[in-house]
Amino acid sequence: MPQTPLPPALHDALVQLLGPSGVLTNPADTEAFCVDWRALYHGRCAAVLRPANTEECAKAIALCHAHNVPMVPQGGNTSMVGGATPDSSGHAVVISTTRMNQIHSIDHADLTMTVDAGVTLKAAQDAASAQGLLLPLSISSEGSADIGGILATNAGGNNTVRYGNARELALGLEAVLPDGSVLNLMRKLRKDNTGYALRQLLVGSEGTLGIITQAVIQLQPAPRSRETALCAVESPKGALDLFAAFRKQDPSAIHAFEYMSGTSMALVNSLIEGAALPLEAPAPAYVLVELASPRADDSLRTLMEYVLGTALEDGLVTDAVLAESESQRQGLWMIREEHAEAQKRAGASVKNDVSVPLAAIPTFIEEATKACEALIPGIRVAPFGHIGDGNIHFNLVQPEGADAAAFLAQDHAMMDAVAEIVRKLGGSFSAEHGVGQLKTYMMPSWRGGAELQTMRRIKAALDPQNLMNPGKVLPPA
Ligand code: FAD
Ligand code: 2HG
Ligand code: ZN
Repeated sequence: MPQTPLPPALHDALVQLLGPSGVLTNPADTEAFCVDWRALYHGRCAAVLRPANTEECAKAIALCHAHNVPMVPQGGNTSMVGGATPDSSGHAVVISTTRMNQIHSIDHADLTMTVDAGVTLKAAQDAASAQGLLLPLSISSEGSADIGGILATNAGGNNTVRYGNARELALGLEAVLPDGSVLNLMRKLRKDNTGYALRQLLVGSEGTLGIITQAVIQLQPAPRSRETALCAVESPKGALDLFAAFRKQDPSAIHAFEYMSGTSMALVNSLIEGAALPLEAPAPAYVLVELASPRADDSLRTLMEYVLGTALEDGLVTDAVLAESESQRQGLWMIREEHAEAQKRAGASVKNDVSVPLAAIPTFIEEATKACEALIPGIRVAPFGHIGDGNIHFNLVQPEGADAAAFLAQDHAMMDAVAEIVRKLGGSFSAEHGVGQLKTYMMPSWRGGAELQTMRRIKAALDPQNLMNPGKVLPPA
């Protein structure tokens, strides 16, 4: 039996619309949809709805709207901020997009893909790759995160340094609004100045304004040459100087430029099977740099060897390994992609997904490290991330052997200490993962005044009953 049953009339109408397997009410079936990836939030729901297409989704939303039932959109459920987890009341339904999973077309002339929201990012990447094209967004959670989720969160990732965030890739969009009406913005146009950019309003709205059901995503020609290297550097400043050295030679060749602190790398090396450090000795920090080009010549190799050779001579880089095969390349990427998982295995952690201007990164890391070490002796400060975008995951792992709950009870103290330094340096408290329910409390002081007021007005205009993902992004008025 569901913990808080749906009104019987609504339940019957939904089963008739979606079929019995489209309406999950047994707690054993709904449980996994009610807990987030980090297991920080444990919610409850009246049902999980699984529409298979836009029409079913729109009708289901109209029914929930008519019965005043809150709705929580969910894609791959990889949110780092509890964005897709219902609250504990048990009144809401989770609307899962996983059955809306058709890749409709790939257009070689326009370089676009038309795709349903529930297609995983990995499946969409693979479909593009099979046709000699690249979907230029890459995140460690891509096997589960889906197109709807990445657009709803405006995800960034390893290739943002070259191609931008999910927002830049969304040419067209379709969404169902909180009253069940369908907003069809599925145009493939690169130039279109006809009124407000509604699709951009939906991108990054974290499920609070409607459910994204389809999208037109921009593709790129697939790279035909790639060069990937893992480099040891002395400090964040060293990593930034190396970034500048590559950018000076050819900014358009940089496909990824990722930073990993020695502390975070050590967790990966010790907690992830098959992730030994492929360098002579541990270093204070590392960079994973990838160059890519649609040209099939050896110019990238020349560029990589030139920049790294000079950096080694100058002492900027103290050791480096270049991937000599695709499997070696994947091995280097595995070492980068497992940082989130390694930190999860190391115990409780507090995540600060922040951005600051590039030049401020060394000061930020130094000051924030001092502040957190003063707050919690023995804390493991384990930053890593997309340094080429100014985005550092300034993550704090509990002291070894400490009590996880006691550590997490101080999460706001740690987040606020870090945020104060970020604010001073002109940064943002969330560069990638969004606000969700974890960071709503920060909105008034960071986005208050006219900015938050305008967001509230938009929310009230589209969702006057506050039914779509309530409690996310916007703090209580
Ligand atoms: P969910 O977690 O299901 O939902 C996320 C939010 O979007 C929720 O608010 C939900 O209500 C809303 N939502 C979901 N689908 C829809 C829809 N169709 N319409 C409207 N709203 C919707 N993020 C990055 O940006 N970059 C990274 O590099 C990155 N790496 C990660 C690595 C790991 C190991 C993990 C666990 C997470 C990572 N994330 C990263 C965070 C997360 O994967 C992204 O936010 C991702 O975009 C979420 O996609 P999802 O399908 O899992 O969405
Ligand atoms: C990444 O860049 C993700 O790997 C996860 O955004 C970051 O674990 C994190 O904080
Ligand atoms: Zn990230």
